[in-house]
Amino acid sequence: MKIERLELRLLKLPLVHFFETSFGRIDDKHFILVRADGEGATGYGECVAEQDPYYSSETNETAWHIITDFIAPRVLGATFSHPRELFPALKAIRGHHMAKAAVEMAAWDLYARQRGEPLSRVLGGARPNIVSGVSIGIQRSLDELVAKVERELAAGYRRIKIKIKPGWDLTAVEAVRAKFGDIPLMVDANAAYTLADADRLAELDRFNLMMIEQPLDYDDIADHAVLQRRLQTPICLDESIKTCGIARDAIAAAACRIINIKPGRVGGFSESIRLHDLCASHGIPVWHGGMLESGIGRAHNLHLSTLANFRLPGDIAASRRYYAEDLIDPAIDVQPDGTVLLPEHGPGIGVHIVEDRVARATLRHLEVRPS
Ligand code: OSB
Ligand code: MG
Repeated sequence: MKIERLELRLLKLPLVHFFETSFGRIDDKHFILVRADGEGATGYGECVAEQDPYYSSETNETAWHIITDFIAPRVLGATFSHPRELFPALKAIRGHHMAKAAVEMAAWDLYARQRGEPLSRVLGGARPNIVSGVSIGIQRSLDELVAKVERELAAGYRRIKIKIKPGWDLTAVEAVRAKFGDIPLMVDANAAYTLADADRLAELDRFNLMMIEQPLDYDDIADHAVLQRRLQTPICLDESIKTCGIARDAIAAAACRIINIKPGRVGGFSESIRLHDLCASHGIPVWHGGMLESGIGRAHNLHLSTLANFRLPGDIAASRRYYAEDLIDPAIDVQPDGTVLLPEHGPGIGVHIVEDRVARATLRHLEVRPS
């Protein structure tokens, strides 16, 4: 396969409701959409970098810079026999996994479309649908939180995750358990605590949570290992797992019992598959994380989630939870049983992209061809 042209767009989509985590609140989602053309076909990739370097060190501006100045010259006009060759071809560029993943995932979509196959099959997945959970941000009040949980359970979602931070943790979990009993429930701290909070985090044990996601620092393994020894609740790592090597070290240190996979965090699909396989070989279940993607990135996530070791519900909910009007039509929806079907509108990611919605959401646009 050959990528003859790359197109970058910086888009802005309004969120139906603000999304708040321990690191901040956003009202709109700003992200880069990558389009790759080659040999008569087109592939798309959605970059999961955000406006601010709060979830990870990358931002939309760093990703734009790295893609245009460093990634594009290495992939444009080059011939690859398989998209798994892209990540190694970008080895000279250290880090910047979200920038790399956006281009690499567009290459996978392009490759699948050239072969006329669904992306899931090319990735090695088999399931026709995936089990979906929701991620509920920090709310203005416990009443609002409980109302949201009620609505999502009624929609069929099979696991509830609530965001926590110091001051919005035990009371929030307690309110949800008091109202809904023993539903599949977990929390995500997005690195808001330190080991000094271990006693407080251990109090969560009495709520029988499925897991606590990323309680400690975004770069930490060692303290998580200490904390995991103190807790009955399994720790799931998100932010900390930036490479397969780090995952290997985290598993060896028993710093977590579950891992969340986001392709953008590890540099794309080929590294995600390696991480998935590494976890499987150690008996560590994985689930697919989300970054408030539009329907385009959400479709990529659905396809990857069909791999066998995605054994827990993923953060891949219906488009309408985030966007009144998604970039794809039909939008992604949840079934009453809490599953989401793989989109099947053609090969690759299998969605129909509404070009004029993309054009209306575009803040900046750039076309790159081989020099
Ligand atoms: O930690 O999983 C996270 C959104 C932005 C940044 C980090 C995270 C999240 C989510 C949203 O939890 C999950 C989703 O896309 O539904
Ligand atoms: Mg998380």
